Amino acid sequence: MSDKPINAPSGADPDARPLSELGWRPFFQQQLDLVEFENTQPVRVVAVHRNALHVVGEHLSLTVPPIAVSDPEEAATIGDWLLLDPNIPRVVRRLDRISVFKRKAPGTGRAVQLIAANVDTLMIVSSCNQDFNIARLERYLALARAADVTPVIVLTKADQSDAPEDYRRQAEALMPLLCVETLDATNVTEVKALHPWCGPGQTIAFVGSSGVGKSTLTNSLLDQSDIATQEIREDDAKGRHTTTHRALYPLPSGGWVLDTPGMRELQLTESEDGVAALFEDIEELSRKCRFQNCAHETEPGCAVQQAIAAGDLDAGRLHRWRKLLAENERNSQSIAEARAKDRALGRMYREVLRHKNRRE
Ligand SMILES: Nc1nc2c(ncn2[C@@H]2O[C@H](COP(=O)(O)OP(=O)(O)OP(=O)(O)O)[C@@H](O)[C@H]2O)c(=O)[nH]1
Ligand SMILES: [Mg+2]
Ligand SMILES: [Zn+2]
Repeated sequence: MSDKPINAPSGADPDARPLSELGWRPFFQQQLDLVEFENTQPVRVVAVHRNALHVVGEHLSLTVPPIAVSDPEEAATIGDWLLLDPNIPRVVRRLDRISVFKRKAPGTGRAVQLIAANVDTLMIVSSCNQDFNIARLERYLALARAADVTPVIVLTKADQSDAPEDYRRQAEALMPLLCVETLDATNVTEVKALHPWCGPGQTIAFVGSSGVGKSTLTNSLLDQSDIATQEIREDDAKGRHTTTHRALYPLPSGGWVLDTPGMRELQLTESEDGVAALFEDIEELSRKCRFQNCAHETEPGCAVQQAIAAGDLDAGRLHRWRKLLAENERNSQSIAEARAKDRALGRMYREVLRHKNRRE
């Protein structure tokens, strides 16, 4: 046990890595024009601090000021690729992302919070104990589908459970072809089961509640114990999270692993496609309902209710689908409103400035 804060990755030297091992792809390369090609260097964000970004490139690892943006969704987040003018050094611009995870910022605010960009595999971590919760797993799966990222479910603490296989079966039933690994996160050999997703240039991210073993998994993949994990939750420390910052670590296998703090609240936003993809069976059934706007309650000719009556669809699943859809719509709407308001405010400021400049 250690309560040491997380720092930049120790172990392997990130500076020595070729671009391809940093996750550089043709998708990013194609975004550079000739001038940028000759005068800038691509770097990847491995940690985001309050007023600085830690970036790593082919022969460099340094801290730079963040890019100034008015829309928080445009800000650089962990995993982003940036073009750096190495002479100043200054970030010239952020490159378009292959994927990005976001959620509604916790609390009553209406902002979006970026979680990570350019992740290849989302490792959804839960434990073979009372943390295991179907609705929560579905929420993460919808998030992964919405971001077009491959989800894998990692069920930890298999060593402390009498029936890890039961948990595995329940998780596997959530989506066709879903990969589920049950393991002891403290066991380096067992954690090798995750290696297929950790090859050179591949980025995986661990997400899940506090205490499920995300940092333990990260340490096992790194074959070290540098990242703080916490054994006992004292009564007064209830809800305190061991990991407080997101950080990207280079793996000996050539990939990257993102350890994240446990999320108390994961509210979906703008993830309608993800929810639809995850609940494809229900979406498919609803197309067979007699009425196009069927609410699947007491309407005659409702294919969804018929499937429930026939035992082909679990009523709980229908309930969870409704809940996620409603939540996503509510959040997407309030965020759209907030954005419109921001735009209107922006227009007003520009107008005032123009007016002022004209008078000067
Ligand atoms: N026996 C056993 N213990 C585990 C396993 N996974 C995690 N633990 C223990 O559970 C505790 C919490 O693990 P962490 O890795 O700190 O959890 P975390 O998900 O990073 O938590 P936050 O950083 O708070 O989000 C630690 O004491 C780990 O040693 C496992 O598979 N088996
Ligand atoms: Mg942690
Ligand atoms: Zn219906």
